[in-house]
Amino acid sequence: MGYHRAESQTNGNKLMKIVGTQTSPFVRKVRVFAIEKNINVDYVVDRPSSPGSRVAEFNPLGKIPVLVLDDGEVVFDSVVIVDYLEGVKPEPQLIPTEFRGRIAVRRWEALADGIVDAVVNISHQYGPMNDAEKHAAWIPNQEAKIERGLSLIERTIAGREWLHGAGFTLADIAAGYALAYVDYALPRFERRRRFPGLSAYSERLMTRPSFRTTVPSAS
Ligand SMILES: N[C@@H](CCC(=O)N[C@@H](CS)C(=O)NCC(=O)O)C(=O)O
Repeated sequence: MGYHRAESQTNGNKLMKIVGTQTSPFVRKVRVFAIEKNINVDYVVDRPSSPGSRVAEFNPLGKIPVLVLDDGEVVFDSVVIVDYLEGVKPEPQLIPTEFRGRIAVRRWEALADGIVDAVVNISHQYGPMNDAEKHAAWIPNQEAKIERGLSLIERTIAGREWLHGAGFTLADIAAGYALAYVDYALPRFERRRRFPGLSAYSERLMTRPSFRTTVPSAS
C-alpha cells in the first residue's frame, strides 16, 4: 500500500506525521491535541489490520496512533505523543506543569482511555471466550466502567466550564473523545439520555474546530 496523504497543511518544511484512522479515539486524541496547539502535522491514514499496513514497522505493538518525526524517529503511544507535543510547543498550555495539576489532568486522560477501552471490549466482543459464566458477566462489567466513568465526569462538570481549572486542557480533550466514542461505537448505551448533565458540555466541545475536523467516519 502506498502511503497516501489524507490531509496536509504543507508549509514547505518536512512535517511530522500522525499515523492512524478516522475511527480511532486514541488517534483523535492526538489529532485534536495537535490542532489545539496549532502544530502543523501531516495525517496519514493506515489501518493496522489492512493488508500492507506499515503500522507494525513503526510500532512493534501494531497500534495506532504513531507519530513519525521529521528525522524518522517514532513516538507512541497516544499518552507519550501528547507529552511530546506539549514539550515541543508549550503554548497554549494543555497539560499543567505544576505537579498536582498535571497529575489531575493526566488522571482524566487515564479515565477517558479506560472508558474507550471498555467500549472497545464490548463493541469488538472481547472477553473470556471459553467460560460462559465469565463471559456473561463481562459485558455488564464493561458497561459499569463506562457508567461510573461518565458519572464522574458529569458530577465534576456540574456548574463548571472546564473539567480541570479555569481553562481548556487535555482533560477536556479526553472527555470529548471519550463521550463521542461512546456515542459512535455504542449507541445502544444511550449516553445522551442517561447523562443529560453532560449535554451542554459535550456540545460545547464538539463545536471546537479541533473536534469538528476529526469526526469519526467509516473511511
Ligand atoms: N494505549 C494505546 C492504545 C492504542 C490502541 O488501542 N489503538 C487501537 C485502535 S483504537 C489499535 O491500534 N488497535 C489495533 C491492534 O491492537 O491491533 C494508545 O493510547 O495509543
